[in-house]
Amino acid sequence: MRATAKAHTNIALIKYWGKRNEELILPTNNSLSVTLDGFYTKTTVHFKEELEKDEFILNDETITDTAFDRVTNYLDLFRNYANQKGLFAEVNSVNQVPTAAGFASSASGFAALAAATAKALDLQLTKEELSRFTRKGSGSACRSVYGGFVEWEKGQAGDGSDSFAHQIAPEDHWDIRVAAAVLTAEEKDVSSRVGMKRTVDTSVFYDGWLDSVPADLAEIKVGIRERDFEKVGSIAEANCLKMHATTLGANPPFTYWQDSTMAVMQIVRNLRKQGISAYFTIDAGPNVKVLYLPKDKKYVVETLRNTAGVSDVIESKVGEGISYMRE
Ligand code: 2P0
Repeated sequence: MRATAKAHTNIALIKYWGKRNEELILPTNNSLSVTLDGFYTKTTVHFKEELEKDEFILNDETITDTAFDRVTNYLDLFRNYANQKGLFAEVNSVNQVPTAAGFASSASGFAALAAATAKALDLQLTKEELSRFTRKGSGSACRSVYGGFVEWEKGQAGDGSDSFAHQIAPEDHWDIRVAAAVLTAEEKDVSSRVGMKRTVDTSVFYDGWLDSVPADLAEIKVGIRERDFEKVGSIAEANCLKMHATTLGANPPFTYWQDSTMAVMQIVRNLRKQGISAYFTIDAGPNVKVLYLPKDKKYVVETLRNTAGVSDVIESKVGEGISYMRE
């Protein structure tokens, strides 16, 4: 009744931005990500007969706010599936991800929680089933079940049975790097969940975004297969800019960018002018992730570290999928 799992976060090269079903977390478009080895969550789930409710400890702190509600509601899905209503768990998570600053801690968080819970209940889920469960915790988390390069199929079915992620290339397919330029670790104003919904409901640019995704996806998959860094980087960067453009067309309009976000974007463009192949992507927060090749590591990382407004640079390689720790 006890298991520990580790999951890495991921960075979307083709973004998930909008839901067609909020309760089941079904997206409006396919997305594609790279799992990152630099950020992870390790979670132990221990079901105990004597508990009268769940307990959630995150980074050694007992959590009782809405984050606790989200965890306990999520565990209900597994309790229902396993016919174990009334069985509660102690959940202990360690998060190696700056929370709520656009680093998608919910991706590694829900992937590790789903995996540890399923194992603690001995559910024997396939990866596809685990990805479906994980999706219901947080959309982007369903991609963190796998290492390497991962696509999340939006699916068509109303019940979400065909909406899950699958690996398109393993972690050893291609050694690309991602440097996260940390600009702030403060909580953001508009959560990704709220921002996504506002954009779907009100943005005059939303249809344009949706129309553009299938071609980006088809092209980037060719680029990944052929290890064509310029192709993959330029599509990812353009896709990110289109996603962020939808927020400006929302009502009320908003942006996740700060001055320093735009400064780092310009630094990356300048790197390209100097002949260094580097591209940026940005999630629902101010921080910028920079894609580059191992040969350019020293120069790219040093340049980012010397950029005003950048407080830290965290490097990642392509990471692996869910793993389980021996108890
Ligand atoms: C992504 N993001 O593809 C996109 C790009 C942010 C920008 O997935 O509501 O925490 O839990 O499904 O997964 C962040 O949103 O949202 C996200 P929910 P999630 O990575």
